[in-house]
Amino acid sequence: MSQAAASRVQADLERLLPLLDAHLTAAFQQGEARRLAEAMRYSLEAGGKRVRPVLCLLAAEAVGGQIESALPGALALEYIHTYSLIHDDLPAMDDDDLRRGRPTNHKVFGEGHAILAGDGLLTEAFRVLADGPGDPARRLEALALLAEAAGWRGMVGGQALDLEGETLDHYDFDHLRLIHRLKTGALLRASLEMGAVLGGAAPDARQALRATGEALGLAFQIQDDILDATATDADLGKRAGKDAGRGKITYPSLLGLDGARKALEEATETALCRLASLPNRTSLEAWARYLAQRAN
Ligand code: GRG
Repeated sequence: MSQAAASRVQADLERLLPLLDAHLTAAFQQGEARRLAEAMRYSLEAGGKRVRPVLCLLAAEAVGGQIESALPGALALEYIHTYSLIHDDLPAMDDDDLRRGRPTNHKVFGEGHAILAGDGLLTEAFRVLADGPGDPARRLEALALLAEAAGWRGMVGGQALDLEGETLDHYDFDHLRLIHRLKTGALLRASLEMGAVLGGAAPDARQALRATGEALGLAFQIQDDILDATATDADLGKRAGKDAGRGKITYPSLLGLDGARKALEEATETALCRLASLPNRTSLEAWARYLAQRAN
């Protein structure tokens, strides 16, 4: 990554993370169910990279929109993402002890509260987007995109196929791509498209950002597979080598590490090409390069 791109990512983080952090836990400071609120805050404050909300805000800026109008979408995306990680770590799913460098939610709060913390975050995502601020018609459209991407036609469906895949005899590259597209790609694509919608994008700019999100989602997952095969628990803040340990099919297991890195480069180049028509694309270009090289 060039020095200019690295500086741009750094500058975006410095201006956007404080804004996100100030709003993300605000909804959970009051209310009757104190332990549940604590469980939700525990995972929200555990130091996630905030990739999805940042992409949403940058997409809104890329089409000339205001950060404030995309903020409800950005918060909603991080709530959904955090819920998915809490549920993914449960004994009935991946049964993990470590996430974002800390004990997983169910290890600290118990399984019942971890399930409910996920449920609470999932539903809070739709509340925050329904409540505004910003143009109601745009928020309604963003709500529909989020529901599609997070639900059974998207992330939840991908997770189900992934669970079923553990017992399939025949599991080929097309099936792997389908699972990645639904489980990881759908929410990343929605991050960019929701930012476009909330920022008031014209149809062609919205389409360009949707296509960018599609390619970035694939690149993100390939890098996730590469990191799982090459990084340590300490680097990732979660258990590394999980996929290989379970004999799961991944990009490195199918294509080798070099092949996986080439596929990552191609997906990143595709994302950059899709951005080419947008006038304010410098940040998103820098983020596409950064995500391909991220170390955790
Ligand atoms: C349980 C409904 C349900 C869905 C779970 C997304 C998911 C589906 C499971 C997570 C498993 C996983 C490791 C997926 C690969 C890509 C991914 C989502 C990685 C984690 O996202 P990051 O790197 O995490 O953005 P941080 O912690 O930085 O927010």
